Amino acid sequence: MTSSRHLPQRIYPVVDRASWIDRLGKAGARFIQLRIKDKAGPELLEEIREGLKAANAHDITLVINDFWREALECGATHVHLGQEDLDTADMKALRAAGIGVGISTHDVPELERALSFAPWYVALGPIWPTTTKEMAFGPQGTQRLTEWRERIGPDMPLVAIGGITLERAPACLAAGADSVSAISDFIRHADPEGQVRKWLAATHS
Ligand code: TZP
Ligand code: MG
Repeated sequence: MTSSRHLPQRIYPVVDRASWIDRLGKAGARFIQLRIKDKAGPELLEEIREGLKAANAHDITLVINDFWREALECGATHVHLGQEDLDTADMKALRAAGIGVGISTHDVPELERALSFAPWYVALGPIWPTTTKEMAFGPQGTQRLTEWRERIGPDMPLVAIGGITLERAPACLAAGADSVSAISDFIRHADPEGQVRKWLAATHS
């Protein structure tokens, strides 16, 4: 998939374990990123395969963070890459396999670099302060989403991430994002499934 405003859902939970996918899928999530930071080798492949199985069961578009080689090996359909991943990723191979690639951006040069790869979507973050990931960039604010929308034009999907909560999600959509992503407001919440339902309602998904 290339440029299209179409993303699977307005909410985009990012999870660190495959087991979340069944839980959040049962609550209605259809667009999830699997972001594993503590596994390698066979354990990593197993986690990705478990995630893809759960995603298939719920008709979820599952996006694999970082591990594009493993995504190819496991038959994933979508990956998410940071700027550092772009240095090594075989974009030709990903394209040949029909894999949609979402790319993180934090400033204008990164945005231009991302767009040169004709990505499936670009992500902008952090919108608010986040403690989940150490970042070289400070909070961008929702105004920056509007700036990104103006720069990327109407047809490129835009994802907002970083410090976003249920209460903050609608402002990201209003500012120009097509989908709103979060880690802690889903998987560190006391009621993750309930939170998915509330996010779906708040974003009219
Ligand atoms: N990329 C930009 S901010 C971020 C990532 C992966 C972390 C988002 O986590 P949270 O808990 O939703 O702020
Ligand atoms: Mg990465």
